Amino acid sequence: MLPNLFKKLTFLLLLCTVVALPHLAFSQPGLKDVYKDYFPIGVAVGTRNLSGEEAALIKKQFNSITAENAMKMGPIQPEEGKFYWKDTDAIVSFAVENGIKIRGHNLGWHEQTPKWIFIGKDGKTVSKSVLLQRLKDHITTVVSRYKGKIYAWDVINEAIDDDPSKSLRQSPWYQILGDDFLVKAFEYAHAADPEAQLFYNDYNTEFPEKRERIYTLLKGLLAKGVPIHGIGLQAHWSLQEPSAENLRAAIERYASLGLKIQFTELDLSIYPWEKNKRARRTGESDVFTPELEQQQADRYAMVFKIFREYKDVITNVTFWNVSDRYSWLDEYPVRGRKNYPLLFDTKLQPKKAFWAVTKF
Ligand code: HAH
Repeated sequence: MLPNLFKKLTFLLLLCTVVALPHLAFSQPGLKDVYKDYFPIGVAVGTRNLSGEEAALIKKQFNSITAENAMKMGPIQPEEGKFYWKDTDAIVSFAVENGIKIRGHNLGWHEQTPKWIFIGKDGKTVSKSVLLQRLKDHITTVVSRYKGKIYAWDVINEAIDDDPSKSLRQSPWYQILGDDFLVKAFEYAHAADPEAQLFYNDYNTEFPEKRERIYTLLKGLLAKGVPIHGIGLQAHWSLQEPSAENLRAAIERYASLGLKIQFTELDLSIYPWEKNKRARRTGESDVFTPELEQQQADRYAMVFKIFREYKDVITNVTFWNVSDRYSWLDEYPVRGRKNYPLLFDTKLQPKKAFWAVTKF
């Protein structure tokens, strides 16, 4: 009797294990699998993310990758003609080995630009022709190295001014090159890799006022024959913004130019948007309450529902960082204030927001 019962129990236990395990651990599909008929799902990384449990998470969940910082001009060409490839090569190899697409970010920006680039041999501000040559050398070298591996480039990042009465940002790039900053950057990138899809990338792209300035800029560049194939909407959003209405209007407005749309830097801050850096106020709380987690899940559900509706024009949705263990928003705009903007928590476990975007 006893051995028989023991046998039966052992059998039952075995059966349960065989049935349950795959469901628990293996068959839960990743984001990339849930969205395979929609668009690739990407993530921004540094080399620190490419080993251990974070690497495993990336391989399971994502099929597109962006270097958070490594490919920017400052880190990659800190001195004229001296390129630092170690980190970018590691990220590109990781992606290629794992069948993950790669977005390049970025070739021209007013931040994380090396100091030398604007200074001539005489110590003075460079001439237009010298700066154009430097821009060309940089873009040609970087794009050629990863030709055929990087399928899309953010050629120019954030060139529109924050001041609604202005168009292009009054950066040294613009002061020295004028409109040619954009025109030439896209032309150089296109010449270096004619197959690569070239994007203009910016933030606050859903606010109607900024949206119209971006629309006008891109329309003008397209009319001149500049090789632009898409717009990157960064999507650094919050629990308050954007509204569903503004998000839809933005997608439709940019798509009407015949451009592909990629959401390139998605995160949903638990704090309202602030443009300027500031110190942390005493007593300022950074607790991720159950209410905030629910509100965030609801907003993630809303924006992904809209993304799915527009799958014909949306060709990538990329999260800016892997999990709440580290986000650039822990430092910006308030240094040391913890944020919780992503789909995985500090232990890399799926949050409510993860289920909100995968169950539909
Ligand atoms: C983005 N800027 C950049 O595109 C990305 O390269 C960087 O790693 C993080 C965010 C967003 C931004 C900012 O940095 C400052 C003011 C407004 C928006």
